[in-house]
Amino acid sequence: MPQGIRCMWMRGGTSKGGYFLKDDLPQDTAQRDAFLLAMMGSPDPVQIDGMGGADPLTSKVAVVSKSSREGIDVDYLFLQVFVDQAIVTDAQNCGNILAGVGPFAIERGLVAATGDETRVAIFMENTGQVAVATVSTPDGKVTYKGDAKIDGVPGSHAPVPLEFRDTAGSSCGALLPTGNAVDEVNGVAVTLIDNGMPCVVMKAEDLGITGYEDRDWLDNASDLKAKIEDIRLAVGERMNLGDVKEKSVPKMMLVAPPKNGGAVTVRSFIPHRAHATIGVLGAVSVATACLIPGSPAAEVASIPEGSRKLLSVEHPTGEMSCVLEVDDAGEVRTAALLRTARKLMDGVVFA
Ligand code: NQM
Repeated sequence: MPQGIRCMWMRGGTSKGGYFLKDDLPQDTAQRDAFLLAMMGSPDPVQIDGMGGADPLTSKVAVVSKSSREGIDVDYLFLQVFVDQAIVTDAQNCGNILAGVGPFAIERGLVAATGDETRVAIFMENTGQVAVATVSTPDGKVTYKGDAKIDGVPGSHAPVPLEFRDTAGSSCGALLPTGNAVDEVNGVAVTLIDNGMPCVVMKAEDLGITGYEDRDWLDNASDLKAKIEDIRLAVGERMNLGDVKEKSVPKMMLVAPPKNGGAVTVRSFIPHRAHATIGVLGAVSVATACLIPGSPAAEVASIPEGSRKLLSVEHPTGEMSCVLEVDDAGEVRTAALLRTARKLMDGVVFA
């Protein structure tokens, strides 16, 4: 196993992790994963001997390579390195870490800057889908400075708009893998949905909470977490995800009516810790659930008219605005979100 490997540490949206060129990592998956676990300091709840931040949101990896696919600039594989278990999984995508992929690809010379803005077409290997990121490149160089603000990140930075197309069924094979808007699991009405991220969407009140609790409260609610985990393990097969015991999907989404003029409020478990904000594709999937008549999310959501809908998804530390384009059949065709990213370190990381 190599000792040191070239790596850029970046914040992508409200997450943080190591960005690698694919060719720099061991090509053997077992060797690669052993390296990633050691350099993150996993398994250990505090990741004291590694780069990880003792939180699933800061224990993430992007593996990037030049793409040979037509119309695509780079391929991006997302890897979640578990904090307290020796698991590295590619079973999910990550739209937050995605926000750093465009800038990283330009900085590493995989993509040439094209004027003040550079569009980078990214193939997301985890789900076989495409995202387009627009990166600020004044004078042909990536800048991280700018006026864009996203909740969960202090200050302002250069905007990185992300566009997604046809993300339905990314991992589950269909938007609604059971074909139903509502299923009942352990006595709770749920929507099993995948519009870029497999999610179980249910009403917070059906789990005995308001849906406005903060992250610390949720993380300490062990009875609630046990109930949620029982539901999660029960739906893995039904969502075509197999046994999900050692997977980071599906995400568990507890929804309530919006409090601050948005479309819906969400508290998410990803899946064992509460999210400080909400995942990008997680938010797209929840917003999509809000549009499905009869679903638990539709019961609490406040939905704007029109085929181009701005849905503000409220979360523990603010909101995430999703712009969804809906076709005549009411199906979501595209989703767009604003993120920011920042280069934190460029160097060699050791295992
Ligand atoms: O849903 C956390 C994050 C994510 C995922 C998680 C994400 C997404 O906030 O696209 O961004 O759900 O594990 O980084």
